[in-house]
Amino acid sequence: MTTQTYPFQLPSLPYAPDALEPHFDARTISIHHDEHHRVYVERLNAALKDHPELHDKTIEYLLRNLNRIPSGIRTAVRNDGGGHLNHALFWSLIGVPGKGTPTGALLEALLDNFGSLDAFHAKFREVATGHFASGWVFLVADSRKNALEVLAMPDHHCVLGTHQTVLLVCDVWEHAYYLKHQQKRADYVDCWWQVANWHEAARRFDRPVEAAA
Ligand code: MN3
Repeated sequence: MTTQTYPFQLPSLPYAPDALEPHFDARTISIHHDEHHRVYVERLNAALKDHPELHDKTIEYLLRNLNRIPSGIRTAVRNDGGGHLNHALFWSLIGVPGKGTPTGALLEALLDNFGSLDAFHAKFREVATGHFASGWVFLVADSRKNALEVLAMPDHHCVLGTHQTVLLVCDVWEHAYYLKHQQKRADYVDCWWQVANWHEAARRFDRPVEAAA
């Protein structure tokens, strides 16, 4: 994500839409990726089309510098650009069930910060189910605080601090779960837990990738 510029592209799913069954159903994944995410990318590109001075900027740059974005497209960049960045992270940070459990340095950090894996799970679930309306819930490594944090963001707001590395992310918009779970967000969050990609989380923890953006 850090080198991509206009025109932004919908990333391919790194797995088949049915690969996360039975936890994430293929129909929800397909609609979520092929329709919802695609539309964010298309709207972002449409907003930027007539602003060539922004065509060499990364999505992270655009979102970190909203005050420099022309007012007429600022809302579109925040909403559709944020939707693009968060969804791209989301697809890469879930995977086929069995992506292990945290080990090594990441496991130690989780135990240091939350006490136990169960306590971390409970904290994530509490934040995800308690967040009002649409948004995102992140596990973030903060190099300034030397800590792991669970953060909720409204709408498509992103984690953008250069000292922050997203390790895991859960989309809590209803479009992520309504077909299968209707209003039962807690059931969806429990399914998300089964497909959380700990291999990728550990890779990002060991080598923070967003810091260079
Ligand atoms: Mn979504």
